[in-house]
Amino acid sequence: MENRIQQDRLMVVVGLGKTGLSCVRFLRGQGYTVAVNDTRNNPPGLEELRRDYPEVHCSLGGLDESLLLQAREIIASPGISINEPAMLAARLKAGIPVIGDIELFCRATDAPIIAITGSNAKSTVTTLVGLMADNAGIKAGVGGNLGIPVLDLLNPETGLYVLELSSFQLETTHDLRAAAAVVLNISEDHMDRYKNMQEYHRAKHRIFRNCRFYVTNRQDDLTVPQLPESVPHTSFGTDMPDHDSWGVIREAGQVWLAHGHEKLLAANEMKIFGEHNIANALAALALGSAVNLPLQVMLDTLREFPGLPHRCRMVARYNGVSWYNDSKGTNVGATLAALNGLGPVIDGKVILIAGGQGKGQDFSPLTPALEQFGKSVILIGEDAARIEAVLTPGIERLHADSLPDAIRLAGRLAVAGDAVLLSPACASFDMFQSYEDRGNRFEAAVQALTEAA
Ligand code: UMA
Ligand code: ADP
Repeated sequence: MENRIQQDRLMVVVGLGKTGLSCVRFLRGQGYTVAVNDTRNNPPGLEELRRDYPEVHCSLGGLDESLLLQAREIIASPGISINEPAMLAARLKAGIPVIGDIELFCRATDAPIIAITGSNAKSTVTTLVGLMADNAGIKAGVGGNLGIPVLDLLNPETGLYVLELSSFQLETTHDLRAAAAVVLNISEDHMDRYKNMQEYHRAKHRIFRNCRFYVTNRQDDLTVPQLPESVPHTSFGTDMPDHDSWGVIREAGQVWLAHGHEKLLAANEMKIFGEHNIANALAALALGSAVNLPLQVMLDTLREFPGLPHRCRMVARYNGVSWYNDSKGTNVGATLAALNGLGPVIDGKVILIAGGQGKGQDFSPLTPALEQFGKSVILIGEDAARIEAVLTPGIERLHADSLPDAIRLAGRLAVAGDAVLLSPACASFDMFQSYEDRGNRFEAAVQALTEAA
């Protein structure tokens, strides 16, 4: 090992998933000596690594402290905690810098970056801003936590990067220098990785490091950074905007998206619905205008955007009952948004299918919305009992062993005007491969049910 590694150039990539592989590709392209470490015995990127980079040393089946201690820098994937004992030893005792793919990316480009984080709405807002830029004729690189690792986006012709960043990615990002940065909202998530909300909040706020412009959510104080007033900024919210912020004007029963006193677009001209999506649209406008995207193009994009799959999308309507797939509702904040978004626009009540891996969350914020808009809750998965424990006696609760059983049960309970909503408030990994898998199975089973009837 010692013979093969030029220690002064050794970069140790921890994690061999999508991110790890993109880091190896990038670093080898730059001529660095690279070694890889993963706690898994057979990580997803192994075959590709062995095929394309046979020279890269690979240590599997646990964190390899002796390898980490040889690194000039450690590049940690988001899926591995930087607080694992071996990482702590390298980071704190030996003083080896731990960075992530986002930090490498920032070193490699001077193009403006719009950086987007939050507990919910990241993908929706990132996609929207990316589409706005595209429609304005700007070649935009859109990715990050959304799916394409940032280093795979690097292209000298790209005029703007629009990045969705998770708290895990931000933990290892030290100098983002975003042209515009936002924390869209903060509610409990990933409490299995963080000691408490403060630690999660601190990770999210790293997005503002050396930013040139920032956007805050007026209705969520936790999104406001501690930066000098001199850093240019604006805000969004579904309340009345002041002179140069983004908000909502309600007039004669109409809801308008507005900038200052100027009404821009009626909310019902958009295909996405619910108060939370109005907030998302306003956040996208605020970010787009920070990099001078033309307003009319941004508004046209909002009119056309159909929303992303698995985010509170109607997937079937049968006998007056609507079925909604919100499988990406993997935390309480998202499920609350779905209940509060759907509740007021349907004639009947919501039958909620929820449950899975709860990630240590407090489920009690769900109860007021369920009392107001819910008919029944059908519980599935590992943490079903934890959700049941917070439901007040007035809310009917039922248990199902599988998603198809939950769907059959919901089909029997629903009457015309009701909506059946899959919004689990939980991760999917106890029963499914991913939230997409869960959502696809939901759609297939709903389709089968409606065809059989
Ligand atoms: N893992 C190990 N040992 C290791 C490294 C990872 O067991 O040594 C496990 C982790 O527990 C994790 C899984 O492997 O569950 C994947 O981790 P990874 O770092 O290899 O993941 P990548 O394939 O590189 O994907 C990551 C993001 N995944 C995570 O943050 C867990 C993807 O976000 C992101 O799209 C991708 O980089 C490109 O940027 C996914 C995600 O679930 C969608 N993100 C979380 C979320 O949105 O809530 C934060
Ligand atoms: P993220 O990438 O942050 O997970 P998504 O856009 O994929 O965000 O949406 C995730 C979930 O959050 C979906 O269930 C979606 O309906 C819900 N959601 C979207 N916007 C908001 C919002 N502003 N507040 C709360 N939940 C939201």
